[in-house]
Amino acid sequence: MKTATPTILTLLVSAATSGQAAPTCEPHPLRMQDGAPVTSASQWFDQRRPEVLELFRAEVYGRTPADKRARVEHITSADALDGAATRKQWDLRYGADRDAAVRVLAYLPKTRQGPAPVFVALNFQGNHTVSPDPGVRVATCWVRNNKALGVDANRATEAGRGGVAGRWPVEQIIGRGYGLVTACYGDLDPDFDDGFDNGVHGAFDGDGERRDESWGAIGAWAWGLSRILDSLEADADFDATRAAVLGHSRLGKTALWAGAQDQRFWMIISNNSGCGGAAYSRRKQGETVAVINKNFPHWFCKRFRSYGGREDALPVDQHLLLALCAPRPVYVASAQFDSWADPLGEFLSARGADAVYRLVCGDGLPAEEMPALDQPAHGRIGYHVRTGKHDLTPADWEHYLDFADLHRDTPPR
Ligand code: GTR
Repeated sequence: MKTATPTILTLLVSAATSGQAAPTCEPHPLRMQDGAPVTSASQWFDQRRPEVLELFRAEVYGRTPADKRARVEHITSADALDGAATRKQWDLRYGADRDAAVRVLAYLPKTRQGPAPVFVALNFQGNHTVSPDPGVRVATCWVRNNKALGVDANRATEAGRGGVAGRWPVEQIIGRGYGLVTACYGDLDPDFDDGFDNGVHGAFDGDGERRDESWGAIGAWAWGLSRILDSLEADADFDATRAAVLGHSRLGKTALWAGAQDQRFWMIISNNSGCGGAAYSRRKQGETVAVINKNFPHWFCKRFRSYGGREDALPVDQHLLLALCAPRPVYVASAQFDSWADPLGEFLSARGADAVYRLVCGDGLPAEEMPALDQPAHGRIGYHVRTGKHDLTPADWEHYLDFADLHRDTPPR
């Protein structure tokens, strides 16, 4: 286990964690809403956990419709990356529309003993941007306009191939014995406020009125991660009991919500996820609940908007989202200059989940104070703050791979 060295940020953290005016992690993770204390693992799993999960559904992310599945089609498999990897691609069709599908890309280490453990992560710009590999299909879904990647009118082109490969160090991942499974989030729900007509919402929500608890885009993206996991369970090349869900930024929020709801995920990794992800909302630093709902009204459920400026009234906060992952390994990563995502607030949530982890598995976050830059703290909860800006880098991946190795033999779920 790695422990962290105290830093200059220590003062800041102590102020935030001990001073009277500074927030402690409320609501108390081990107290039921009616005030009753939670004193055993079984009480956490049978009573408090369901209560917290329900509150996140009703107040923050909205409710995911039950029993909606996707069908696997068009599986292809080939050697790639100079023979170092097997590349698999398949479609996950959902709803009635023939065009509605998630196009999945996977790289597996070519030499492997048995099914490969994997990282499952959505990407922003299309699978073809993840690697220069010419065999990857160019995305056909909505993607954000981006000159450098040759995207105009939200349509991807060949020009984007490998354009975001810096975020996806495939050789590094397969070199450590893991696979990478990815799909573009636009295949699930285009990321703009369209009145919930397109993507998974268009396929499943019908014409009914949107209620306060209807799911938003984060819910739809998280649903897709679970459907990808279904398809891994059906393919013997993958060890679906060792599937780590990972996401950056808004997709880091998504990875946490996917891991909280779907306990099949082995490990949950949030990279620079900020407000509505790992950051503790009651701190009101960087992006706040009011600001995120104004700028991205389609991400959360309608009721979450009512907490803008009234964070103290929230019956949950983001440390409880991390606690929903227990006892599975959960990782929160921040970046030095990512003040919009509030690195200290992300650390405080990881600390705030510690009590639940200690109760249910006797292990938690081995850092009382915010670790020094690039000095990860790895227990059943992991945390690091990386030098640099808001991004997903090979340095982040190196820590995730170490964390995955550390927990390789931690019993799944
Ligand atoms: C920002 C947003 C953040 C974060 C980020 C991203 O504009 O305010 O919550 O999600 O985008 O996803 O890149």
